[in-house]
Amino acid sequence: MTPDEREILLVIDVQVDFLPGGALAVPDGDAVIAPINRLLGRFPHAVVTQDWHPPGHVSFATRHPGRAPFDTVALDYGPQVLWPEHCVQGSAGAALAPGLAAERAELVIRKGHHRHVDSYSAFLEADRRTPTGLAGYLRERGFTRVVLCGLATDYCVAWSALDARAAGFEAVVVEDAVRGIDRDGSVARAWAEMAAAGVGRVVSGAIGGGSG
Ligand code: VGL
Ligand code: ZN
Repeated sequence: MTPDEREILLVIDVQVDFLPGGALAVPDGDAVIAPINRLLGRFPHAVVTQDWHPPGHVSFATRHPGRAPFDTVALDYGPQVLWPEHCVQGSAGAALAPGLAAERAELVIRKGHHRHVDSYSAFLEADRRTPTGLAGYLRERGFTRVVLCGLATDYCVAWSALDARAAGFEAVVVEDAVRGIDRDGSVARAWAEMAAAGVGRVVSGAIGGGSG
């Protein structure tokens, strides 16, 4: 498998708050940085996403009196898991991980910026109606295949991969360049849903080309 002009690396939410010690730390989350940096050296094209919430975002447990992080509440658009406050716009925790070699990324897409709607997916917000604009950007540039890596496997990576398929792109997840939050079997469930939707799975060592 060699990166070519029709495929683009999609680096999901590799941000300080999702690393060990962060506000919503993904176990072993910092382990994705080295393989992702190798991928960034090999792919001619890359897009990076940032979870980017305003203060008081609807996904924050602090917005729901009597509720705790990881509870699920019913919002007008459906069930919403509540999280510790994380990735607040402009905060140190919202920054890309130091050491992530993202300077060649051609687009940084920020999501979850509507106060009343979450967005795990890089394509479509949690109301399942509001696009982020990424599908149009990729289509306009002629990309047909996205290769996904980053955090977290069971939330933003899986939702992005599923929505990439739904938008008509081929999608492949680099399994050693993702880590999950993994509550109640959510990582296994995410892999099963992705497989059922035709999302491929690859190891980073099988991706050739470039200078790496
Ligand atoms: C994410 C939970 C809340 C993620 C973002 O990047 O997977 N998870 N916000
Ligand atoms: Zn978030």
